[in-house]
Amino acid sequence: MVVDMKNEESNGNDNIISSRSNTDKNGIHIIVGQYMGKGFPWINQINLTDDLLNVNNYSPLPNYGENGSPVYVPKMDHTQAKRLFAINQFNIVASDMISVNRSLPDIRKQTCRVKKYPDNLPDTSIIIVFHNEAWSTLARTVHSVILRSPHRLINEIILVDDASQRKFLGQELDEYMNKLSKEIKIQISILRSANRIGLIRARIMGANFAKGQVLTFLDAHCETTNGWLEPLLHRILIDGKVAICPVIDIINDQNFAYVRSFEAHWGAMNWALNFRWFSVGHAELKRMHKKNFDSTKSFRTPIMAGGLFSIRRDYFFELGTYDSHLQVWGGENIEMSLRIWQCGGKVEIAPCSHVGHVFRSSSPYSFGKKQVGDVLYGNLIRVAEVWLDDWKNFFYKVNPTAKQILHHDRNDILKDIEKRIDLRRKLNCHSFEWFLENVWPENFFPNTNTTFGHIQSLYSKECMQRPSNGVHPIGKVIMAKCSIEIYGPQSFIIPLTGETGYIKSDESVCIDANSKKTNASILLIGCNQLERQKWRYDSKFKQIIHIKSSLCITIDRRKTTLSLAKCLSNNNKRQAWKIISQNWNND
Ligand code: UD2
Ligand code: MN
Repeated sequence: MVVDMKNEESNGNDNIISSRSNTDKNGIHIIVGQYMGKGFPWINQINLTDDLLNVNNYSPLPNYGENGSPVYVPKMDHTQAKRLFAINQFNIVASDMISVNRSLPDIRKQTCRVKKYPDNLPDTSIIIVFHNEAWSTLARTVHSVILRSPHRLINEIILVDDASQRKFLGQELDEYMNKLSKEIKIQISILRSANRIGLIRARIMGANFAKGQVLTFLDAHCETTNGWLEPLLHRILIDGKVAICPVIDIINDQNFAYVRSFEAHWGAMNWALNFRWFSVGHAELKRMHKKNFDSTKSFRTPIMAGGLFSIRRDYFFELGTYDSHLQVWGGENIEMSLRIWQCGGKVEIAPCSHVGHVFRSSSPYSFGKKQVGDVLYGNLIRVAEVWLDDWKNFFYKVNPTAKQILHHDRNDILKDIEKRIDLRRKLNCHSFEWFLENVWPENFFPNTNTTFGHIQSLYSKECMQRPSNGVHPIGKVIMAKCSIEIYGPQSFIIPLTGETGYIKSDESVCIDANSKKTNASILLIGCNQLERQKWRYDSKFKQIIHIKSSLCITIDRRKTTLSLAKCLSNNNKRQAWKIISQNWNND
């Protein structure tokens, strides 16, 4: 069935411009607490002709990519593969060599494989939104669902075309899906938006049309694995107020190998409200292990990645679907996660459900008339305004660009924001503080029980700063000229004077020292709740004392290097630090 829908707004202007997504292509990080992501959006213009863009070269070769194995493009096709990469920001030549019906390994752990589910699981509509998706990845998403889900649980499959311009996504797709639908006896609908509405409104469009008891959203370049659906629907059967995500595995963007990712990761966000993966928090691990631990049970996640999840249809609507003023891409996952948590629901990950996704290091499509950064910040500003309470001021202070963007485009960005604020009131939701304390106690946001500010050396007059080697703010703490204004890289969450605790910064990094070494360096590494990351600021000599070793942070004579040294009781300036506390929560 094909439905055509007209939509009110258009973003027009759809050249192929590449912009970055905040999701790292490697997906999941190995280092505890380390984040993924590559800084902020970039733009790079590419030139591709219509005949390259509109041709569907899907021509699978026997055995290629089977069982999730990588595909190596023959040498003679390398140039073409390189050239076409920018169309989708993945290797389309490799994808086109793999059958849309390829097999995948069963990567579930044993306890998941033998798990039995009740007969009365709710059924689901599968909703896949896309804009200019490649044929082979889109078709493989649909086929993987058909191949590896019990058909009685699939009410229908809904494809929402967000104004794609590719020829093969038109009539050819209609015909293909019609035929497939008849063969498998599952309704497949293609809803088409005449104008570019962005992924958020495209999903709302799909949800409005859906009839299943549950809505299951997938990106258009996914592959589901054995038994992926039952754990999601089972969790929803037990608790109707849960949005449940699969573990997102990695489909390599170069060779389409299926790579299992770590199950023990959850989602959260940094100070700029960008999504990040971190190790599951200690409090949640403790909760899970408290009563008879069941490794098949879902665990909580503060924020969901956004693209892949199931939710009861009635609950989705009761909660106010999505903020329909969010544009193109981004922020909707943060908005929805905060809304669900703060308004009495839960967001979880089912470790027995694995779905692969092609993580890309940049987005292949245009963000419309506005700059990418403006679109993203515009979306995040709405999230902050509705859900962050006092922390919205913190958001503006550590992201001055957001404040500028709001200043220039206030009316547009904050359009109808009262409606979302009203919704929050009607749903009688908890505060953001409640979210931080109860859902994400390991967070690294400022609060009233800690000091937020810069740390200045009384010897050099410079301030501690996060290293900026690449995108990961880990390494030795560096010293730099103190910023007068709040400046993210120099900002730390510090225990109150006299109290013991962690000195945290953005991206979940903590000040750390390995006191087993002599003259141990002062480092910033992923917060890990180990003793070596515990400190106390002592007011007498203004020393920062390492709890484990009773040594003090000391700056060298050349005023560049920090290390641990014996605490001196003579007011030694090289061990003296001033905590310049800053107001983070006022206007
Ligand atoms: C992640 C999510 C994605 C979404 C996004 C934030 C995963 C695996 N992916 O980024 O679902 O939550 O964060 O917004 O969690 N699309 C449209 N219209 C548009 C733009 C995109 O229909 O204007 C489609 C696109 O074809 C794709 C889906 O939306 O099927 C998600 O876009 P993406 O793959 O570029 O997002 P991703 O995975 O980088
Ligand atoms: Mn995606």
